[in-house]
Order: sequence, then C-alpha cells, then structure tokens
Amino acid sequence: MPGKPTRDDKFSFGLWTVGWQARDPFGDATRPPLDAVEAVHKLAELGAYGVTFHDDDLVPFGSSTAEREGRIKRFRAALDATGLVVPMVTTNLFTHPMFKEGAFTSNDRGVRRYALRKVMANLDLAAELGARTYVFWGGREGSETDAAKDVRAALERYREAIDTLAAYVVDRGYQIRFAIEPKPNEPRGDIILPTVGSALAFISSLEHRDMVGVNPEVGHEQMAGMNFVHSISQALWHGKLFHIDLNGQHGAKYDQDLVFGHGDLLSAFFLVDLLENGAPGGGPAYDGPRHFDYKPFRTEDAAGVWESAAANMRTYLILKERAAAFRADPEVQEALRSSQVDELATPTLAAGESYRELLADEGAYERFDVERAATHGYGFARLDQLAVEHVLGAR
Ligand code: GLT
Ligand code: MN
Ligand code: MN
Repeated sequence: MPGKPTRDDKFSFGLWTVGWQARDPFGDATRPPLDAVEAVHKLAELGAYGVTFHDDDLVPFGSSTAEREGRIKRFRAALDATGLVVPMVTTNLFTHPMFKEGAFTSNDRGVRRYALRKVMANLDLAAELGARTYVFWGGREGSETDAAKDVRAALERYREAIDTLAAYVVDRGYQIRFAIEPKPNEPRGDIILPTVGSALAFISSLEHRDMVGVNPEVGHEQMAGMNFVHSISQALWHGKLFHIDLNGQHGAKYDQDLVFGHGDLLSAFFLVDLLENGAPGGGPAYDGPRHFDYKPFRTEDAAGVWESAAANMRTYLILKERAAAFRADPEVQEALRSSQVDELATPTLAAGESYRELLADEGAYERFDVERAATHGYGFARLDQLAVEHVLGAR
C-alpha cells in the first residue's frame, strides 16, 4: 500500500473543489466558506504540491483594488510558508449573470470584450505566481436552442478570443500555455467544443496553435459517452495533453465530479497505467500536474472534505502501484505478447517499402492465410481478467 503523497507525485487541487460549499440547483450551501489560506495549508499537509484557482475564487468579483491586493498578499504568504506552487490558473466566465449567454461567444459583443479583459487581468496574476498553464473551460459557450446560436460564428469568435489572448501572452513574454477543457453540456444545454476530439480539431485552426492544448476531464468526456483512455491517448498522440482534470463519474448523467476512481474504476486503472507507464518503451507518458477537479459530497462536513481530498491522491497512488504490478507480472507480459499488443507498434510496411513492394508481395494477399486470420483467437479475455485481478489486489 502506498505511503503519504509527496511533492514529486505532483498532485494539485482547485480552490473551488475543497472550497465547494455544496450549493446545487435544488439546495442551499451545506458548508461554510473555506478560506483560501486554510485550503493551502491543509492541502500542503495532505501532501499536495499545487493549488489552482479561478480569478473569483481568490478575489471575489467586484472587490476593490485594496481588497484584491490584500487577498493576493495573504495567499502568497501561505504559498511561501507551505512551498505549494500554482501550476495552473483559470478564469470564471460563467458565474456572473452577465455571462448567461456566453463569454467569448456571447451574442452580446460588449460581453465578449469584457470577457477578454477579465482574462487578461488574470493572466498577469497567473504569470506573477509562476503558473505555466492557463485553462479555458467554456461552460457558458453554447445554447439551449439552435434558433439562438450561429455555431460557425461562435467558433470564429472563440478562435478570435484564444488567438487574441495568445498574442497577449507572447507579447508580455509570459511562460504560459493554454489548455482548453471540453464538456458536452451543463450548464448550457449544449456546449461548444463538447469533446476532446472537437477541441483538438478547433486548436488546429488557430494561429497560435503551438501554445494551445487540452485539459480533458474524466467526467466530462464520460458524460458524452466517450472512452476517456482513448481521448487521452489521442491528446497525447497529438502532443496536446497540457493538463488533466481527474475525477469520477457514473456514465451519462449530470456532472458528478466524484473522487478520482470512484466511478469507472477500471477506466481509472487503465488511465493511470497510460499516464505512468505509457511512454514508448515504458515510463510516464505525461509529466504535468495530476490535478483533481472533484466536489466533496454535499453530505460532508469539513472532516469529510479533507477525507475526500486525501482519497483522490490515495486512490491514484494505489492504482499506480497496481499498474506497476500489472506490468511486472510475467503472466501479463506473456499474455500481452500472445495478444499481439506490441505488434501494433510495428509499421505495416517494412522499411523502404511502398505500395509497389506491397503489391508484389504475394504472401500479403494472394497466399495470405485468410482462414487462420479469421479463426485464431486474440486472448483478450484472459488479458482483461488479469487486469481486473490486479485492480482487485488478487494477484
Ligand atoms: C468548473 C468546471 C470545471 C472546470 C473549472 C475550470 S470550473 O468547476 O465544472 O470542470 O475545470 O474553469
Ligand atoms: Mn474540470
Ligand atoms: Mn466536472
């Protein structure tokens, strides 16, 4: 069983996660506000290395300049005292009623211009605090009725916004990259850039595409019925996994933001295996923050909040141990070989071969043993059970 998390594990949490007061569409808050300074101290004690926030998490919307400075000063002092870092910062472009019709893609041009200014103000703070990633979750960028939104124009405005902000970052010399976080719906009926795939396609259209990647969230992708491991694999393949939001979700329903692994546990296992062991030849395929974007149950008091925060990290570390044991098991290695899993890494054409040599190769077609290919089993059932037994600690 794993020990306490260390800074090297790179676990981070949003202030809005442990600080969630559990207000939902049907009920009032069940917990008092959590002071950002207390959150920093508590997260550091539990073994996290980083804390993230929206502008409004740290400085309430509409605060005076003096109040803003005071809050930032206290927060900085807490970071200095604990050694916690701020790997990522983001903007709240969804809570204030002005954003009810979107921010970068609001039909109201004045709101779009305000949104850009709000992000620029917070980018300055992000850079000051040393953040390397800036997340864009466009929760309000969408619609409830197709009558009300010209989606192509919205995509054009989204592109304009991201490219304008990227130009700002480049001109200021900030060492910041952008990460777009997809979500299919909630709070809008339909959100623009609903999945990792759509975000990747959008990014390829940007002028500043090199500095923009994705911040996929487990639950968001699963709400859309997608396989999170596949989505992350594709983001990695494109070199675009800039950040990740880990949590748990039970299929296609409202955004649950459960503790990591407390949903589709097998998917969480294969995800950790991919992140930790998925580089070609082994080793971590991703070296950024392991960021938890979860919500403590509404039923919990402060003790339950910290219990669940620790549970995210512990579950991740247990799955990391389980994945290492899976990889090291000789029976698994043999099963992987007989399932031809490694063989997929071999190019289909030989070195120097083109379609001409392939056409001339009778063994590839005219004399290919079609019957054998059609009838041999792949042994995936055994492999799958071996994985389940490792997850269960039965091996
Ligand atoms: C909001 C959302 C999260 C995003 C946050 C970043 S805000 O809580 O549900 O998934 O990651 O804006
Ligand atoms: Mn998220
Ligand atoms: Mn979520």
